[in-house]
Amino acid sequence: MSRSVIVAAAQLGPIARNESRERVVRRLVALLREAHGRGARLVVFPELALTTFFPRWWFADPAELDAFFETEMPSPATRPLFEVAAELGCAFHLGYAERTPEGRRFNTAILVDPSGRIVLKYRKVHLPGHREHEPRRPFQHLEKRYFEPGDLGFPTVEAMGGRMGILICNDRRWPEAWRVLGLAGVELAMVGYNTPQHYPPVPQQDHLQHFHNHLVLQAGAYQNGTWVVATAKCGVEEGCLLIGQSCIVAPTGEIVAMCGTLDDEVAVARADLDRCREIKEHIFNFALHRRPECYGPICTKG
Ligand code: ING
Repeated sequence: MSRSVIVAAAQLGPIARNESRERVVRRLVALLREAHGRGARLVVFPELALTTFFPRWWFADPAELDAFFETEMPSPATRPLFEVAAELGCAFHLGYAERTPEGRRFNTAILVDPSGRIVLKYRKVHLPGHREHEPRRPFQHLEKRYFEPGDLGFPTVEAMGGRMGILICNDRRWPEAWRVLGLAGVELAMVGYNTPQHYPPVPQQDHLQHFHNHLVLQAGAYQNGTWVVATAKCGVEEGCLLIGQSCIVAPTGEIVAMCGTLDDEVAVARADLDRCREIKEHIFNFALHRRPECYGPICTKG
């Protein structure tokens, strides 16, 4: 009997700036129920899935900024999602803005197991964008200002019958992040993202955003022999077009399922975790073929 798990990318359309947590959670619960109804037992929601992508704005007032952060997980607003998931026996990944009791802010994602327990927590390591207000931009990208770099490394956990890992959005563009998960034996990586189509510093690549998104996900999957479930928040969100094309990628690098809209949508596939072996034991057999003694520069400051 193979170690198969039916997985779902539960894509979110736009979340309005003034959309309540309660209303967003109702959308998440509807997506979870649909995914479960289609056989899924692991549902991957996007990065920062509880609010609009607020780093697109400059906030001078920290109190205004804090309104986008969660100080407890679950909270009264998010508990219904945990309860329905546990009732259905469904695991889920959720990205959110975390504010710790000490006041530290992280771009965070968790894996919640079918019993409703948080079994993995990751804080985004690669923060794109800029730190200061740049009013000439059509929109800001202030993740470097609003979040600290993740301080948990790239943890993995045994769950759903396999080794699970998490990356968040920009992390997926960095091969080192994938390889750290690969070295931990990851068999399914969950990746939420909010990716604007327009990248102000390099507008000549705007038409390549979808290609680059799938390029890095497929490479990460293939070069580390892992399944990938990558889920977008997408559509025109507060005037900013975010790309969709949430997808499920096999360890071979093949996209086996993809969303076709820029709205709330579920894409489902069966992930046979044993298929990771054909990559990990042959093409990318790290013990047999990898040459860490030659890779020193990778871990020095560029
Ligand atoms: N968003 C984008 C991402 O890495 C970006 C930022 C867009 C970087 C386009 C480079 C090119 O997908 C987040 N939230 O990281």
